[in-house]
Amino acid sequence: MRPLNQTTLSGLGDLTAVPTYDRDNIRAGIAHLSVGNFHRAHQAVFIDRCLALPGQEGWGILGIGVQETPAERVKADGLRRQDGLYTLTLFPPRGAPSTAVIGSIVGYLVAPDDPGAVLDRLTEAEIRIVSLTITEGGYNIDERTGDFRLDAPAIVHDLAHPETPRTVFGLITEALRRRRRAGTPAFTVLSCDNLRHNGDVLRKGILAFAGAIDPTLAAWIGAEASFPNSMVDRITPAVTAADRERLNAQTGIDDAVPIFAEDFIQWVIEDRFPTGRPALEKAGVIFTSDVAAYEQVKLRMLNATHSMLSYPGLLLGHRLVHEAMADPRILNYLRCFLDHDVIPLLEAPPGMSLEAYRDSVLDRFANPAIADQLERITSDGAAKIPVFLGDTLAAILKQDGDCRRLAFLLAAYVTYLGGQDEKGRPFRADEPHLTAGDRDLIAASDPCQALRIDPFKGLYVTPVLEAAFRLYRQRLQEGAADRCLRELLQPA
Ligand code: CS2
Repeated sequence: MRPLNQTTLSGLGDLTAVPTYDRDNIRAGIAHLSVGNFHRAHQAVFIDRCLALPGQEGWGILGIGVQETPAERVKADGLRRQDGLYTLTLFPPRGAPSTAVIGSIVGYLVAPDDPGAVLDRLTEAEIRIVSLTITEGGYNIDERTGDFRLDAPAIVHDLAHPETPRTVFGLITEALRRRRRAGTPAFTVLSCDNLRHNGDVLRKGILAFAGAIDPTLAAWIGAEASFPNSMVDRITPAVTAADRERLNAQTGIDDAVPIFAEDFIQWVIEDRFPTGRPALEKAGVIFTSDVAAYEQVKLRMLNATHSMLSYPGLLLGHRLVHEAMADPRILNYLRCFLDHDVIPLLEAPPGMSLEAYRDSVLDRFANPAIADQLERITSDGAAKIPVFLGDTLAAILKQDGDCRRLAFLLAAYVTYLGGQDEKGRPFRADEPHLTAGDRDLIAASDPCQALRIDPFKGLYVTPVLEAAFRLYRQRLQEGAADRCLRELLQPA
């Protein structure tokens, strides 16, 4: 197998696609905080496409590791040894995979090793965008109040030690404070997490954090820094040691940190970049003033369908997404859900066909190469279900529509909490947000008490929904998921 780094790159062209641009000319204009597999399979790919266009040399990525975990260490060492290069293998739902070496990450720093060096780079005028993928939990929002948690231990640390921050809030705020003092324009702060109104949520957090240090700094950031909202989409699985061996054997390249993903990719961003941005519109990114419309489609079709398939899928004995999709009972019920419950109530963004989007979602989930775990999708359902299904449920109930499939899904969720499928085999029901009080409601003799758990308090619940929920909960307790799914295909 051939090694991967800047000097071997030109010799790898017979094995795989490699960057066509001269990497020696590329300078970092974007600093990305927390370089996970998703960033490397998504944003770094769009930037790689941009760098192949003329005049884009200033938009390379400086990767910044934020966590102090063994996995971060392995990734940082691997990327540094390989001069930021890595292979990405894409698996379409059918047909042969394709690999490319991605070249857009042109530097890598690990913040816990040397926060001062990271702050120095973030203060340089050449860095005009700071982007981040820190996962939903990383936004440090109190679920109950929606406020930024100033009392979280890592935040308390960063407020007391601005020179050695541990969180992205500390890093971004201190860098902006220094830029303000130096008369350097604020960078644009771009959230790339799968979170509704991600830019607005991030802005709120940064302003709360900065306000706790110096209200005039918060006011300056509020006036000068832009926080565009964005919607991101590409299913990117975790890479196990066995995956790494398999991928390297396929490519013939000895990559310490290979990744793989589905071939679908989407990025929709608000065009608010006062200090400039790469020509992402030429690389396939959609710019719009209405990211929320795309978010709604993704949440109510892709994420909702994931939920609709995974709870019944686990109960029926499946463990992987594509296996559940290969079960005709599930596939037919998902089509019925999308066609009757979702699409008629949803408005498509201009130029988008919801029918085509439906077909692509079903195709993507059936992709055997992705081998996504149902347990990953079901985890934290208490938090996900209201976000993915809440609007659809309310819309159906308000027009006296057929709420059976949603009632069934809620019943499947509560049954899943038992941690066992209909064949008696256990699975992992990971629900970090359920309190002891919630567990009591779930165990109550009246099954409908389960609809009153705290994370569901925003759900629209009516007596009609409760009656259907009660019926399906009882059926599922009797192990009749199969019968329910068949009934749900018939008109109400
Ligand atoms: C999934 C998402 O966690 C979930 O419930 O629906 O993680 C999904 O895989 C991503 O949003 C795809 O971009």
